[in-house]
Amino acid sequence: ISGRDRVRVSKFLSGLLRHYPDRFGIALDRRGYAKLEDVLGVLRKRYGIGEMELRAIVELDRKRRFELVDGRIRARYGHSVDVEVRWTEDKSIPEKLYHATSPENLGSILKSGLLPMRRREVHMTATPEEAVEVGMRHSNAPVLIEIDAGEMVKDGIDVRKKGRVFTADRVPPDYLRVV
Ligand code: HQG
Repeated sequence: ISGRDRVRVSKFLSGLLRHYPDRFGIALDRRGYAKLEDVLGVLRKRYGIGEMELRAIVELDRKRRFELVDGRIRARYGHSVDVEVRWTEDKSIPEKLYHATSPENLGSILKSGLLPMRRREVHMTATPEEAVEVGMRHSNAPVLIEIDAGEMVKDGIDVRKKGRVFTADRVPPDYLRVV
């Protein structure tokens, strides 16, 4: 499967497992897992690909968006559907995390903190570069925010690691610094 097709299918899979499983008759369990064979049914019909191609997509994904275990598959982050997202793959969280956004959002963010908006969680990255890449989806001149994740954890706020991404229910303004 070519790189371009991988990206195309990966985008569809993100939509399917994060936002609209119902539209394709896919059931997610409480923790966001779909049955691999159900998802393969949809992918076979839509893209003519099988398990080998899906495994390649999952394994080559740079952000490790998907988790495939024991005949089940789920998106690690990014959900809007109501699934249990309070799990982490690693409890050691970096001291600083980053988020980048459109300048128009800044006033509201500094006032109310980072909120999940249409998703279940707020998403952060370990490096400024990755954050800016995310921010470019919203603006061609994104503002970079540094998050004091070390303090959040000390204060008992849950920060979670999912693939290359870090998440929280929300980030109060006290932990934010525009850089
Ligand atoms: C903003 C991609 C106003 C927030 C990325 C962001 C990520 C506020 C937007 C993942 C706000 C939501 C998620 C507040 C937050 N007032 N605006 N109080 N709080 N916002 O797309 O983090 O490639 O839901 O700054 O890499 O951009 O799809 O969040 O601009 O990991 O795997 O509200 O999606 O991953 O936008 O992106 P999004 P995001 P994938």
